[in-house]
Amino acid sequence: NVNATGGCPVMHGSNTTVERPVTSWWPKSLNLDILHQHGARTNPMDVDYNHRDAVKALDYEAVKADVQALMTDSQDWWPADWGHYGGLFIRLAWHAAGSYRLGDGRGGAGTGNLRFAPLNSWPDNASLDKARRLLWPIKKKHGNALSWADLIVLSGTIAYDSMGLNTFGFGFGREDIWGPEIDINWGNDSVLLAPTDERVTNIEDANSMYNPLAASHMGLIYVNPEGVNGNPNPASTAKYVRMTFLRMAMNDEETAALTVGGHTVGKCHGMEANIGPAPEEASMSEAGFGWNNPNFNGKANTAHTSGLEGAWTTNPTQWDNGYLDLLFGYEWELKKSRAGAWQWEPVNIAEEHKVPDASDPSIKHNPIMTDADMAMKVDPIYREICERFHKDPTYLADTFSRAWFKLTHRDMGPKVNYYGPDVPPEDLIWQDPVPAGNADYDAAAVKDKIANSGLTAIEMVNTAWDSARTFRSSDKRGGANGARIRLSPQKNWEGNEPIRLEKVLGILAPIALDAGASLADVIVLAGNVGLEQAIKAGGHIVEVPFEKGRGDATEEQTDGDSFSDLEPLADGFRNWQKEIYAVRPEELMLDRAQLLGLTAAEMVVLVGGMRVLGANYGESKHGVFTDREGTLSTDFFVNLTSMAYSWHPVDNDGFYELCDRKTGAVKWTATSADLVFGSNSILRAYVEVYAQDDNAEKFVRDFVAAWTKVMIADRYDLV
Ligand code: HEB
Repeated sequence: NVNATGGCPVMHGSNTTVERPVTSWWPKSLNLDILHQHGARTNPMDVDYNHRDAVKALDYEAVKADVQALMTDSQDWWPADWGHYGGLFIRLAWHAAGSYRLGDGRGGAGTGNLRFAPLNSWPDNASLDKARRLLWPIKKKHGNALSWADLIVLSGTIAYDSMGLNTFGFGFGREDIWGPEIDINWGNDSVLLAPTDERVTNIEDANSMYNPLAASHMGLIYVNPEGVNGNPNPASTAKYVRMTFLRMAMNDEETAALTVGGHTVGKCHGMEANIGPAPEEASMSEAGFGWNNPNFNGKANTAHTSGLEGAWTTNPTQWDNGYLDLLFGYEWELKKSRAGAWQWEPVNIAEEHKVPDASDPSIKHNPIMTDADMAMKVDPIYREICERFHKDPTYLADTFSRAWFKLTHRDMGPKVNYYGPDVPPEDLIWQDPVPAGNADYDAAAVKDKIANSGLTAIEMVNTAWDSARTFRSSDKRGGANGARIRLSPQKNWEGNEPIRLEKVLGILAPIALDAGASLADVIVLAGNVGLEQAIKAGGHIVEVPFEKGRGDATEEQTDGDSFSDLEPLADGFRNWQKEIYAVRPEELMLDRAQLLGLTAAEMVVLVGGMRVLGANYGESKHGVFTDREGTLSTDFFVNLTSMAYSWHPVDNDGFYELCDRKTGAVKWTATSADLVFGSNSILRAYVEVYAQDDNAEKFVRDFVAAWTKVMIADRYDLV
């Protein structure tokens, strides 16, 4: 009898749905899962699959021809407006790219994340499920080498080409993920589309939005098209447009160009209808689609997306100057769309400026503007730029196509990551260009010089770490390559301990010059020298791997503004935070580890090792659980797990004392970024591995491997 206890033989829910994960009873515990997303176990490709190699073999021209042909190949199940899918694919690419935020480099078009929650079900992404499904036959045909991420961006770019814009270029090479990203904080709002007040401290001040958020509502890519909190007022909307675009590294000129150029084609879609739920909660028979529209009658003009209704220009399938002609040529008044959404419509429009219906060209409609479009006319700065665009369409086209390229390639990292025939030769400042470095020098001789330079091991280790720790796997920026740590603004960042930094660089720079090596290489090499000394002190002989060939970027190659976002405000690896933040130091450490691309075990081995090396900021002694500081040993782990000590909070600021249980004497001090390794059950499990008697040698090996991983994280030129 399978049902001997009388209960239902089948367990209900929880473990197979996300309703209540097993750990949800303790919502404050650290979520280490963010370090373990997108691993080998989620990726269906063969273990030896190399996406770069696959991309190189892709038949680029065939892919482009297929996408081009699709533009006008209208399908009955989702017919194209005016017989051209361009507007839809541009919006698809823009919404894929537009989730990028400069603050932490997360979001963006680089991963194909639009296929998964939450993005696939955000209200702002309505109908993009249809756009992706239209692309599926092309994805199916070209297979692994053509990632969804590439195809999505390509479709928008080719849409512009096919509508008459000379686009700036395109790079293939984005690699898909296979499930939702869980590291991205999209906001703590109570519900989707909650009032903007939930994410700002002052609704009048757009800049008061919590960082790194870059959208005015949970579930939107940027701003509310009807106005701030749905109240039309272009001047207020302008402030939110400016802030949200700035947070993705777009200046006023780029922002205006993108808005004008974006809405030069395509239309808004609205109908009174009882729209069904988003894809993640739609019924199974929807086949992965969401937003079922019961009023959709198979004609394009009955499709529903945003609820606004209408096109911006008279010829919405052509790249032309129609948007600014109409915006400046007419007065605009507030109206409600058929679906009840606020939009602006022209007063007394001439018949020839009206827009043909998307399905029936014999019917003509008013063009429309969203509140964000009106911001281009009402805000004095945007207006001035747009007037120049209006007079000079070539200037608009050039500014737009460059901004579009930046928008859609912003998170791909250095240019070596781009593939295909249309990669623009020009170096662009936002690509953080680094000149090719010399690899033709004697590294062993350089190491000898460094070793005899009088620098201490920890000066070298800390400098190498600080130069590399800016790397973020999110948008593939930062890292040791380029030696930007010697330039402004980095050399003055508090976390880089400018006085020590200047001293160390002053000694390493002549050594680099002498050898013909880049300073970037020599900084990393010096880290290795320091590390090898600490390893030797522990009785092990291990050579730390080194890859030559980094280059030194110049001041001109460095976009100072967009580099300030790379400044570490906390670094758990060096037990430091700039200020006391609302977020606990251990959470900030986890965030940094995720950006560095580390696993939990790698984070543990690095922190434990760096503590006993004495790598703390300002030589603080918190967490230095050893009597032989400077030796790479397992002492941090051994003492953290030892019952010889009891732990006591000193005050409520996250500081602790570790006391000898017998004498009560204070043996060590610690921060929460130390003790979390002994208190959190998962971290403790990893700590035990390195505290064990049998793993002292493994610890050294693993430390060196994790260290090396960080040092070469940005070396896309190596693979
Ligand atoms: Fe946009 C559409 C809003 C920006 C592109 N837009 C649209 C819509 C809306 C909006 C509401 C409608 C949707 C439907 O379908 O219904 N946008 C908006 C806003 C903003 C924007 C608010 C901020 C300012 N856009 C933009 C940009 C771009 C765009 C930047 C690019 C570049 N859009 C677009 C397009 C479209 C739209 C193309 C059309 C789609 C179709 O046609 O389908």
